[in-house]
Amino acid sequence: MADLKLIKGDITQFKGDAIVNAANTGLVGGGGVDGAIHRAAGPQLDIACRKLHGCPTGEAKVTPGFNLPVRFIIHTPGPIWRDGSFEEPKLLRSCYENSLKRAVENGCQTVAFPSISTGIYGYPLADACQIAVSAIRRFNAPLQVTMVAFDETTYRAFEKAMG
Ligand code: AR6
Repeated sequence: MADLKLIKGDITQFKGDAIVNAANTGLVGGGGVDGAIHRAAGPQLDIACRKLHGCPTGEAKVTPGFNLPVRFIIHTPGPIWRDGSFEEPKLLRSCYENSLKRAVENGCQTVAFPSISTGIYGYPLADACQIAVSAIRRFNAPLQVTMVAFDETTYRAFEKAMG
């Protein structure tokens, strides 16, 4: 079972094996945490992302960490929230599961996640936290997972979901 802890902060400061990026399906960089990761990793990240030819929602692809203090960046496009009837919960769960799979495949032991889809993509926070916590805790691998909440609201919502 993966072990889960929660911190408040900026995921680009995380020192470990991998961080996860809340990307878009084009893997072309954007705002939010994606923008912060691209700025901190440097321009080589954009070049590496373009070679991956995008990524479907719910799946995950890997690049090196470049200027970040991690070996890998795992890019996963979360679902854009519409009304919950467009497989958003299933797709969000897949983001976490597939990102964790990529981490294990690459020999990672420590991986950090931002709260996928709950910013620009508008996923309701409490529901997203439940899915994230359950997907991570049920994942059967010896991984130390850190949820990095960028703001107090997200931190509190994860605290509640973690029980
Ligand atoms: N460290 C940790 N979390 C962060 C950081 C950071 N440096 N910056 C923001 N967050 P969002 P999404 C939090 O919008 O909803 C991009 O344009 C933020 O407060 O980054 O999955 C992509 O290219 C929120 O809690 O991701 C896509 O087009 C969480 O990260 C789209 O946004 C996710 O917010 C993806 O939207």
